[in-house]
Amino acid sequence: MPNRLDLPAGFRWGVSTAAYQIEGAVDEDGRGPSIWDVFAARPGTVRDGDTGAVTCDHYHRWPEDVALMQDLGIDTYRLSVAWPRIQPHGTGPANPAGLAFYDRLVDALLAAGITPLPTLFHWDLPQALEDDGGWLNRDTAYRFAEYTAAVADRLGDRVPAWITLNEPFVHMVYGYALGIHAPGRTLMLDALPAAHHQLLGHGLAAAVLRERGLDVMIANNLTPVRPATDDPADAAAATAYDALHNRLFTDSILLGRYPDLSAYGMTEDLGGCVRPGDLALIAGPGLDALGVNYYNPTRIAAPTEPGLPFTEAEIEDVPRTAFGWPVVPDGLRELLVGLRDRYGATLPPITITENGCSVADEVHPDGTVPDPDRITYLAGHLDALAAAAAEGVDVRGYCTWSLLDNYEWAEGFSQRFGLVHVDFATQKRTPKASYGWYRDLIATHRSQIPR
Ligand code: IFM
Repeated sequence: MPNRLDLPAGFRWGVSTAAYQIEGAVDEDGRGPSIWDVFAARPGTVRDGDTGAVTCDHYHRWPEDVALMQDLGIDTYRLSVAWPRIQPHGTGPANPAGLAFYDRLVDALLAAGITPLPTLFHWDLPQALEDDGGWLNRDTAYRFAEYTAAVADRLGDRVPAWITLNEPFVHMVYGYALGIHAPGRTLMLDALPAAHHQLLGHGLAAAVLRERGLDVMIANNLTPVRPATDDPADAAAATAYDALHNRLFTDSILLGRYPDLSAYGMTEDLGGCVRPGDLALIAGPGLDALGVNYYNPTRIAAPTEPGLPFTEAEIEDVPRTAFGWPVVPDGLRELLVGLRDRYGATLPPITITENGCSVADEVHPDGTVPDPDRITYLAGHLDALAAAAAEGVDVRGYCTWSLLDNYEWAEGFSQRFGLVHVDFATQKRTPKASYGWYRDLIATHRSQIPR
């Protein structure tokens, strides 16, 4: 059985974070309000009323965080750029102080031997754009391309590859269909234009990046979908779920078409929001690598009540994270081999842009943070990644979620995903046992496999 030390030569090791989850400083240097500032301030939206106003205070403490990354020995740091720092109201000239923050960070990362891999949109839309309809408004896609140009013009001389969007599926479903995340809309299937307009924004931004000679990626949250039983009704439900969760965001970009969503009563033009030529704009620029965020598989059964064409079933007899998510490392291999089988030569190289788990970590009296469950989780998933590579999937890198414990959206500070423990009262950073484990793994892999 291949294991993590068999990952290919040139494999790039990394960590991921996102702006609203770590930066804080929401009112500083001209940053405008984002949908998360507004949503989190509304009573009852986020556990314990937590907000991202301070979180890890990375906006001020980034030199310490870069030093932690340098000691870890990573190749890649996947961060995100906060659109409201660059364009406080979502349009118009770029805010020099916002650009300067990322400029300093990029220079410090490069000096530490780390390549920045920025995501342009990780859910913190400027509130002013939400006031005009957010991603339900087609115009937001064009605004996104303008913002992309401003950031790429400033940093593109030093940053070779860019991720346009983070998890457009989750943003559509949690933000626009169910209202669990900002902007808190509860539109159910009427949320689909938010998917299409994000994808259109991806395509337009990708063209902007391409014009500047930069590499383009997207970070999709993908899941292998397993029918609950071999009953054909469960299989049909699984096919419908796969179309919505996965294929909507991969068929469009890789094949230039949307999957069949007729099980949802949807026409090919997603109820009228897709205009002629849109799919060519979405797929046209292509991808240099597909970013995959993997956490767990999904088990799907036939619906038990009218409404959606599926129901989610429990995955039984597996360990669970503190969040309650099932731990199924082989699901990563299954997902990647499935993508390769589905898309063949059209599948670009894969980078895992997120993978990790929440654990109820605590600093022990001796100052250590033992997190054996996280080490087991990471080891299992990296072995599964090596198994996918051995089956011929072109895997180029892995960024674990996350460097730091941080603001876990509607769960506030209750879920700790970091390799580094953060005391949110004092901002003290304490590397966990998994940090040392990951550092040693990177060093060992590098020493065994010539770069
Ligand atoms: O914290 C999130 C991240 O912002 C997007 N992907 C999943 C992570 C864990 O829930």
